[in-house]
Amino acid sequence: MLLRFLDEMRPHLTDLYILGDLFEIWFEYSLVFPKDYFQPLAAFHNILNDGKKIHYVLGNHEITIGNFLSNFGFIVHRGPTVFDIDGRRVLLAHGNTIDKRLWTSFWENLLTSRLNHMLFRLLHPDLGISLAQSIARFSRRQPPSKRLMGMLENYAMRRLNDVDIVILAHSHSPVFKKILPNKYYINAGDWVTHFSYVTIDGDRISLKYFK
Ligand SMILES: [Mn+2]
Repeated sequence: MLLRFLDEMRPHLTDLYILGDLFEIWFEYSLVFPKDYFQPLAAFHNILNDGKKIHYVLGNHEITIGNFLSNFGFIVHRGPTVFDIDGRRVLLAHGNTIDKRLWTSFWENLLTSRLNHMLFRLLHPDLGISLAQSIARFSRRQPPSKRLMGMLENYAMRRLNDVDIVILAHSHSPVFKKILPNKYYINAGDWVTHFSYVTIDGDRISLKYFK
């Protein structure tokens, strides 16, 4: 569906923003990457070849980042970033740094530890990738968390003092809230069950669902 979506959007878009957790897991080896990632990367390559920009705001499934993604042509942002989009100040973030639940903080610490990265790198990629993917699959089967949605919304409300639009992800739950005539909190949802995305086209700001 993502391939079909990118293909259909390609003639219409100017800049594309990815809000993290694009791949089930991104662990950068020095020489290899998973076969499954080839087709989506090829679709993004076509968009880059059209001369369009793709911004990639990292999430918590991007475990280690080398130079592959930026050499590929993505503009990589390591944390929440404010963009000027059609004259509006738009804050884009994945949302994992706002997630203060105990369980996710535990995983966050485990997955950002340099020692663990070193040990993980010793595994054969076939083994390492399938291990990482089964953990990721487990985490995405968790039901949507109201508590997380609350944390994300509170953060957005605070940030709306200095920006016009806050767009987050991470909770897998699409949200579209017009707070004031020119202030929005949006959660882009996910591409696991909702296939949702956000468009900003001049004055039209929308949360849409790909069928
Ligand atoms: Mn996430």
